[in-house]
Amino acid sequence: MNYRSDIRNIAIIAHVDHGKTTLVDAMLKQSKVFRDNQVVGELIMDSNTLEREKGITIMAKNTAVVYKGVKINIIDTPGHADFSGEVERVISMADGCLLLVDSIEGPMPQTKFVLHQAMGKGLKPIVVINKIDRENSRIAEIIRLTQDLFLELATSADQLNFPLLYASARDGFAVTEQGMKGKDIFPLLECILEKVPPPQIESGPLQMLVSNLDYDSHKGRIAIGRIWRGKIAPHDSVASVSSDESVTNYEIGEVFTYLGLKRLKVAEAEAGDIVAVTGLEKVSIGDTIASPDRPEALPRIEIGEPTIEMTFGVNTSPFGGREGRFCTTRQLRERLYRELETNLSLRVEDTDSPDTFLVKGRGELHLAILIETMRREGYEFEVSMPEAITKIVDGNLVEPVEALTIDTKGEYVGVLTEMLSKRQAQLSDMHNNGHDNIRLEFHIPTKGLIGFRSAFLTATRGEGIMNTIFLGYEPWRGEIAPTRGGVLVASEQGIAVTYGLNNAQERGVTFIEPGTSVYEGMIVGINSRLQDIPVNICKEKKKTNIRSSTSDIAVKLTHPIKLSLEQSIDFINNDELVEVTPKNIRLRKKLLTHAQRLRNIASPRRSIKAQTKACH
Ligand SMILES: Nc1nc2c(ncn2[C@@H]2O[C@H](COP(=O)(O)OP(=O)(O)OP(=O)(O)O)[C@@H](O)[C@H]2O)c(=O)[nH]1
Ligand SMILES: [Mg+2]
Repeated sequence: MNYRSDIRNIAIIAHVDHGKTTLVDAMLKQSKVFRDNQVVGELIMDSNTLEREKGITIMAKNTAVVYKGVKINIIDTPGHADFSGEVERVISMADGCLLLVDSIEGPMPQTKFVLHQAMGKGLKPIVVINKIDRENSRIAEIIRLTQDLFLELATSADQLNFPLLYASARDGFAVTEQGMKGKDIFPLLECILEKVPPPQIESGPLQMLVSNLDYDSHKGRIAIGRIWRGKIAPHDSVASVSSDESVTNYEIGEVFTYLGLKRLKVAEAEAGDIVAVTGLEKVSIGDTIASPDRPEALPRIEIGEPTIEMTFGVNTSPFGGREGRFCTTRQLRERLYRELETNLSLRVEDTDSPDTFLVKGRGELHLAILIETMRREGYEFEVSMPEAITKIVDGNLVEPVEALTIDTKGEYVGVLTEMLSKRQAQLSDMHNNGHDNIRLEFHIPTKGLIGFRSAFLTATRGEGIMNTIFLGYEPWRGEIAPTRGGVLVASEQGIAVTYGLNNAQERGVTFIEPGTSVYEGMIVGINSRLQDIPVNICKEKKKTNIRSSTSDIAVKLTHPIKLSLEQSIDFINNDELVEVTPKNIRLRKKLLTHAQRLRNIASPRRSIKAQTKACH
């Protein structure tokens, strides 16, 4: 077995927000991959619009820096549990990983998940305690907790002996000893060169595992992955081995390697490197690109199962087809199936209704990002309430269960515990981190988490952080009683007016402004009772000839609560839908008229599929 001493391949892994992308910024900037006068900004790798807006990484991405003549291929990964599939997809490209741990938060559930992934692939970990610039950092304690985590997950004794560095990614430095004054990120790059094993290369004909796909309007499909054996060059004849072991022959177009944000065209690339190649029209993630003489497949990428599902359907509201560019079943179906090419933890199934598809993902945010992306591309459609995916195992009904971690102030503990017990959560741990910061840990069925995020933010007045992670399947614990009140439903089509909305506000809190077009069955607010209340918000004040001294005083409306897409998905019940168009997000009852709803009082036990049928 040979080594390539001129390359290191590392993945950067951590819990959400622990500073991965910021650390990549520091490595890129200080290794001078940019021109001196180039304006590059921050969170450079979060290049996708939604990533920039939300300040989180959604997709794993490749970059590279050169340090002391060695190219370090870097894979930045997302830390949010809903995008765990991205970590699973790319982790096998690396030989080592930087495990970042926030100096205050310490190891979190997702820290454990990603470290488990990395250990499973035999990656050499380097621990970086990040954000050491923060006041109240608890470095000694965090190191102890990280050691405990390694003790729990290590499969061999040498994994316990991990290199440890201290960093402030934001301030662009890393040091090897606590308390040392840092000036740059080079101690970290030094440690990578020293501790991460250089890629081992097997001799023999080409084998490359496709871990990502990209698309260029001129070059077509671009396959990205690591070469495990042999070489690849433009115009090479290659064979691609797909999941059903069928083999397709191609001629390679161009070959690129990474440097900074650029892809460099090269005349040849060899085993150990991460490359992007063109010319393979139908290749999929997980396929092996091999020599036609020996088309041997590498092990395929394993991706965890989705835990929640919701329907995506053609927009059946009275406003359907008005605002989107792509509104038909064919367009919706084609778009959803296309998403499967790169979004590996997503599943799409046809349903009994030709206009509706069942889409399964790893969490509400995973599906919400897809919905938002499609809406911005011009798609118009409707989605149902997310539901946990149950299964039958050995004849028993089982459901997904998650670990929920909450960090909040002491004053909210009572109300949160009460809310969560109604959602079948069980408190598994609670400790005070000092300064009145309480950490609560619960075991909760996924179904109990649906609709919880908004309630949590309201209950803690935004002073809380919640994180969840999938634990496994457990026996079904029974239905949860409804946790939300009834809604205010528009009783006729028209334009909402101040007078009508003012009347509605006597019944509850409204979601829309005067001037909004509404239709019968559209949800326009929430009330405190359990039942839905029809309201005529288009009703103008009766004109009279007599001027009264008080009646003409302008009515002052309370500001409506505007629900974002994620809040809307979190809000709806199973007899409701979210209508999504490039211009608007509307909530509606599945059955639009009051009479229909009275006839068909939806039972929470009915599956999404049964209800979809009832709606059509
Ligand atoms: N004080 C301080 N803040 C930091 C440091 N590193 C990152 N941050 C801040 O932490 C926040 C999250 O940073 P990111 O780099 O986006 O974190 P991430 O791990 O890439 O997050 P995801 O990719 O979404 O999981 C940003 O507001 C950063 O400015 C640090 O060393 N010190
Ligand atoms: Mg990031």
